[in-house]
Amino acid sequence: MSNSDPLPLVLIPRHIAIIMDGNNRYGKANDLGKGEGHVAGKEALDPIVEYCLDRGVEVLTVFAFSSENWQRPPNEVSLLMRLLTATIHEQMPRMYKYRIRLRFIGDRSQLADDLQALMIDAEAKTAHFEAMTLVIAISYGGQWDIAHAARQLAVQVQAGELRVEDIDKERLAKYVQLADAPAVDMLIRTGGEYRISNFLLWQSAYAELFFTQTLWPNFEAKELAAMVLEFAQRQRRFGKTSEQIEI
Ligand code: M2E
Repeated sequence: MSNSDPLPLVLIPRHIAIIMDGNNRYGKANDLGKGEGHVAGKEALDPIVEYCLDRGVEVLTVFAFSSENWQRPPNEVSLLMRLLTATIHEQMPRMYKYRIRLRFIGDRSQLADDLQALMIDAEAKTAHFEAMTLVIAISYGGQWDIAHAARQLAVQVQAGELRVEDIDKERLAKYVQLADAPAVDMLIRTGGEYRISNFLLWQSAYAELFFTQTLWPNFEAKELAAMVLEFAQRQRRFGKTSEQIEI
Protein backbone atom coordinates (compact mmCIF):
# COMPACT_ATOMS: atom_id res chain seq x y z
CA MET A 1 0.00 0.00 0.00
CA SER A 2 1.44 3.42 -0.90
CA ASN A 3 1.41 6.38 1.48
CA SER A 4 -1.46 8.12 -0.22
CA ASP A 5 -3.83 5.19 -0.76
CA PRO A 6 -6.98 5.58 1.28
CA LEU A 7 -7.07 3.59 4.49
CA PRO A 8 -10.25 2.07 5.88
CA LEU A 9 -11.72 4.55 8.36
CA VAL A 10 -11.16 2.25 11.33
CA LEU A 11 -7.41 2.48 10.67
CA ILE A 12 -7.31 6.28 10.61
CA PRO A 13 -6.27 7.73 13.95
CA ARG A 14 -9.11 9.81 15.41
CA HIS A 15 -6.77 11.93 17.52
CA ILE A 16 -3.15 12.83 16.71
CA ALA A 17 -1.01 14.74 19.21
CA ILE A 18 2.32 16.32 18.28
CA ILE A 19 5.25 17.57 20.36
CA MET A 20 6.73 20.05 17.89
CA ASP A 21 10.35 19.97 19.06
CA GLY A 22 13.47 21.18 17.27
CA ASN A 23 12.75 24.81 16.35
CA ASN A 24 15.81 26.22 18.12
CA ARG A 25 18.13 23.58 16.66
CA TYR A 26 16.71 24.31 13.22
CA GLY A 27 17.46 28.00 13.77
CA LYS A 28 21.07 27.29 14.76
CA ALA A 29 21.63 24.82 11.92
CA ASN A 30 20.35 27.38 9.42
CA ASP A 31 22.18 30.42 10.86
CA LEU A 32 18.94 32.12 11.79
CA GLY A 33 18.73 34.76 14.50
CA LYS A 34 17.64 33.95 18.03
CA GLY A 35 14.01 32.84 18.07
CA GLU A 36 13.79 32.66 14.27
CA GLY A 37 13.52 28.88 14.50
CA HIS A 38 10.12 29.34 16.14
CA VAL A 39 9.07 31.59 13.27
CA ALA A 40 10.07 28.80 10.86
CA GLY A 41 8.16 26.31 13.01
CA LYS A 42 5.01 28.38 12.72
CA GLU A 43 4.89 27.64 8.96
CA ALA A 44 5.17 23.88 9.36
CA LEU A 45 1.75 23.32 10.89
CA ASP A 46 -0.48 24.30 7.93
CA PRO A 47 0.30 21.31 5.67
CA ILE A 48 -0.07 18.98 8.66
CA VAL A 49 -3.52 20.41 9.40
CA GLU A 50 -4.49 20.00 5.74
CA TYR A 51 -3.32 16.39 5.72
CA CYS A 52 -5.36 15.62 8.85
CA LEU A 53 -8.47 17.28 7.42
CA ASP A 54 -8.07 15.38 4.18
CA ARG A 55 -7.71 12.06 5.97
CA GLY A 56 -10.63 12.53 8.35
CA VAL A 57 -8.62 12.87 11.55
CA GLU A 58 -11.07 14.32 14.08
CA VAL A 59 -8.68 16.01 16.51
CA LEU A 60 -5.14 17.35 16.09
CA THR A 61 -3.50 18.59 19.29
CA VAL A 62 -0.18 20.43 19.25
CA PHE A 63 2.08 21.39 22.13
CA ALA A 64 2.75 25.08 21.48
CA PHE A 65 3.97 26.09 24.96
CA SER A 66 4.48 23.84 27.97
CA SER A 67 4.25 24.58 31.69
CA GLU A 68 8.02 24.08 31.70
CA ASN A 69 8.60 26.60 28.88
CA TRP A 70 8.04 29.42 31.41
CA GLN A 71 11.58 28.64 32.60
CA ARG A 72 13.14 29.49 29.23
CA PRO A 73 15.03 32.83 28.91
CA PRO A 74 12.58 35.77 29.30
CA ASN A 75 13.30 36.96 25.75
CA GLU A 76 12.31 33.60 24.32
CA VAL A 77 9.16 33.43 26.46
CA SER A 78 8.03 36.86 25.29
CA LEU A 79 8.82 36.01 21.66
CA LEU A 80 6.78 32.82 21.97
CA MET A 81 3.87 34.75 23.49
CA ARG A 82 3.97 37.26 20.63
CA LEU A 83 4.19 34.45 18.09
CA LEU A 84 1.26 32.63 19.68
CA THR A 85 -0.85 35.77 19.56
CA ALA A 86 0.12 36.52 15.95
CA THR A 87 -0.46 32.91 14.92
CA ILE A 88 -3.95 32.78 16.38
CA HIS A 89 -4.84 35.98 14.47
CA GLU A 90 -3.29 34.63 11.27
CA GLN A 91 -4.98 31.26 11.56
CA MET A 92 -8.54 32.56 11.86
CA PRO A 93 -9.18 32.86 8.07
CA ARG A 94 -7.97 29.27 7.66
CA MET A 95 -10.30 28.11 10.42
CA TYR A 96 -13.25 29.67 8.54
CA LYS A 97 -12.06 28.37 5.17
CA TYR A 98 -11.74 24.78 6.36
CA ARG A 99 -14.42 24.94 9.05
CA ILE A 100 -12.03 23.94 11.82
CA ARG A 101 -12.94 24.32 15.46
CA LEU A 102 -10.09 25.89 17.43
CA ARG A 103 -9.67 25.04 21.09
CA PHE A 104 -7.04 25.72 23.72
CA ILE A 105 -5.97 23.65 26.69
CA GLY A 106 -3.69 24.60 29.57
CA ASP A 107 -3.47 26.92 32.56
CA ARG A 108 -4.81 30.16 31.10
CA SER A 109 -4.50 32.05 34.39
CA GLN A 110 -0.78 32.55 33.70
CA LEU A 111 -1.31 34.18 30.32
CA ALA A 112 -1.64 37.89 29.53
CA ASP A 113 -5.21 39.20 29.59
CA ASP A 114 -5.19 40.12 25.90
CA LEU A 115 -4.06 36.62 24.92
CA GLN A 116 -6.74 35.08 27.15
CA ALA A 117 -9.37 37.28 25.50
CA LEU A 118 -8.13 36.32 22.03
CA MET A 119 -8.34 32.62 22.91
CA ILE A 120 -11.92 32.95 24.16
CA ASP A 121 -12.88 34.91 21.03
CA ALA A 122 -11.23 32.39 18.66
CA GLU A 123 -12.98 29.49 20.40
CA ALA A 124 -16.37 31.22 20.32
CA LYS A 125 -16.07 32.11 16.62
CA THR A 126 -15.16 28.55 15.58
CA ALA A 127 -17.22 26.55 18.10
CA HIS A 128 -19.81 25.49 15.50
CA PHE A 129 -17.31 24.14 12.95
CA GLU A 130 -17.22 20.38 12.50
CA ALA A 131 -14.63 19.50 9.84
CA MET A 132 -11.92 18.98 12.48
CA THR A 133 -10.82 20.25 15.89
CA LEU A 134 -7.40 21.86 16.21
CA VAL A 135 -6.29 21.99 19.83
CA ILE A 136 -3.43 24.27 20.86
CA ALA A 137 -1.83 23.42 24.21
CA ILE A 138 -0.54 26.60 25.85
CA SER A 139 0.93 26.70 29.35
CA TYR A 140 -0.08 23.06 29.44
CA GLY A 141 1.34 20.21 31.51
CA GLY A 142 -0.10 16.72 31.90
CA GLN A 143 0.52 16.77 35.66
CA TRP A 144 -1.19 20.16 35.95
CA ASP A 145 -4.12 18.73 33.98
CA ILE A 146 -4.57 15.74 36.32
CA ALA A 147 -4.12 17.85 39.47
CA HIS A 148 -6.62 20.40 38.13
CA ALA A 149 -9.16 17.61 37.54
CA ALA A 150 -8.55 16.17 41.04
CA ARG A 151 -9.11 19.59 42.55
CA GLN A 152 -12.55 19.82 40.96
CA LEU A 153 -13.55 16.48 42.47
CA ALA A 154 -12.21 17.67 45.84
CA VAL A 155 -14.42 20.75 45.62
CA GLN A 156 -17.45 18.48 45.10
CA VAL A 157 -16.44 16.31 48.06
CA GLN A 158 -16.02 19.40 50.23
CA ALA A 159 -19.48 20.62 49.19
CA GLY A 160 -20.98 17.26 50.15
CA GLU A 161 -21.91 16.54 46.52
CA LEU A 162 -19.55 13.60 46.00
CA ARG A 163 -18.46 10.71 48.19
CA VAL A 164 -14.78 9.75 48.27
CA GLU A 165 -15.79 6.14 47.51
CA ASP A 166 -17.31 7.31 44.23
CA ILE A 167 -14.01 8.65 42.91
CA ASP A 168 -12.61 6.36 40.23
CA LYS A 169 -10.79 6.76 36.93
CA GLU A 170 -14.02 7.17 34.99
CA ARG A 171 -15.06 10.03 37.26
CA LEU A 172 -11.66 11.76 37.05
CA ALA A 173 -11.61 11.28 33.26
CA LYS A 174 -14.59 13.62 32.97
CA TYR A 175 -12.54 16.52 34.35
CA VAL A 176 -9.26 16.29 32.46
CA GLN A 177 -8.78 18.54 29.43
CA LEU A 178 -10.36 17.16 26.23
CA ALA A 179 -12.67 14.90 28.24
CA ASP A 180 -15.16 15.19 25.37
CA ALA A 181 -12.63 14.21 22.67
CA PRO A 182 -11.49 10.74 21.63
CA ALA A 183 -8.34 9.49 23.41
CA VAL A 184 -5.01 10.18 21.70
CA ASP A 185 -4.32 7.42 19.14
CA MET A 186 -0.92 8.64 17.93
CA LEU A 187 1.58 10.69 19.90
CA ILE A 188 4.35 12.08 17.71
CA ARG A 189 7.52 13.84 18.81
CA THR A 190 9.80 15.52 16.32
CA GLY A 191 13.34 16.71 17.06
CA GLY A 192 15.02 13.46 18.10
CA GLU A 193 14.27 13.24 21.84
CA TYR A 194 12.56 10.15 23.25
CA ARG A 195 10.39 11.72 25.93
CA ILE A 196 6.73 12.57 26.46
CA SER A 197 7.69 15.70 28.42
CA ASN A 198 4.52 16.01 30.46
CA PHE A 199 2.25 16.29 27.41
CA LEU A 200 -1.18 14.59 27.40
CA LEU A 201 -0.34 11.99 30.09
CA TRP A 202 -3.87 10.88 30.88
CA GLN A 203 -5.19 11.16 27.33
CA SER A 204 -2.24 9.23 25.84
CA ALA A 205 -2.52 6.20 28.13
CA TYR A 206 -2.93 3.84 25.14
CA ALA A 207 -1.42 5.96 22.37
CA GLU A 208 0.96 4.54 19.79
CA LEU A 209 4.23 6.47 20.09
CA PHE A 210 6.20 7.86 17.14
CA PHE A 211 9.58 9.56 17.31
CA THR A 212 11.50 11.16 14.47
CA GLN A 213 14.86 12.92 14.19
CA THR A 214 13.27 15.47 11.86
CA LEU A 215 13.28 18.95 13.38
CA TRP A 216 9.77 20.42 13.56
CA PRO A 217 10.23 23.08 10.81
CA ASN A 218 11.28 20.27 8.44
CA PHE A 219 8.39 17.95 9.31
CA GLU A 220 6.20 17.42 6.25
CA ALA A 221 2.84 15.82 5.57
CA LYS A 222 4.54 12.95 3.71
CA GLU A 223 6.40 11.94 6.87
CA LEU A 224 3.14 12.10 8.82
CA ALA A 225 1.51 9.99 6.09
CA ALA A 226 4.20 7.33 6.54
CA MET A 227 3.58 7.36 10.31
CA VAL A 228 -0.17 6.98 9.78
CA LEU A 229 0.49 4.00 7.53
CA GLU A 230 2.70 2.49 10.25
CA PHE A 231 -0.09 3.20 12.74
CA ALA A 232 -2.57 1.31 10.54
CA GLN A 233 -0.15 -1.64 10.29
CA ARG A 234 0.28 -1.73 14.07
CA GLN A 235 -3.52 -1.67 14.48
CA ARG A 236 -3.88 -4.44 11.96
CA ARG A 237 -1.40 -6.67 13.77
CA PHE A 238 -3.19 -5.96 17.01
CA GLY A 239 -6.42 -6.53 15.07
CA LYS A 240 -5.65 -10.20 14.56
CA THR A 241 -7.00 -10.85 18.03
CA SER A 242 -9.59 -8.09 17.99
CA GLU A 243 -12.84 -8.77 16.22
CA GLN A 244 -13.69 -5.08 16.29
CA ILE A 245 -10.91 -3.98 13.98
CA GLU A 246 -10.70 -7.10 11.81
CA ILE A 247 -11.31 -6.12 8.18
C1 M2E B 1 0.48 27.55 17.10
C2 M2E B 1 -0.15 28.48 17.91
O1 M2E B 1 6.15 27.52 18.85
C3 M2E B 1 4.92 28.07 18.56
C4 M2E B 1 5.03 29.47 18.03
C5 M2E B 1 3.70 29.98 17.57
C6 M2E B 1 3.03 29.04 16.63
N1 M2E B 1 2.98 27.72 17.19
C7 M2E B 1 4.26 27.17 17.56
C8 M2E B 1 1.82 27.05 17.42
O2 M2E B 1 1.88 25.96 17.93
C9 M2E B 1 -1.41 28.90 17.64
C10 M2E B 1 -2.08 28.38 16.56
CL1 M2E B 1 -3.69 28.90 16.20
C11 M2E B 1 -1.47 27.47 15.75
C12 M2E B 1 -0.20 27.04 16.04
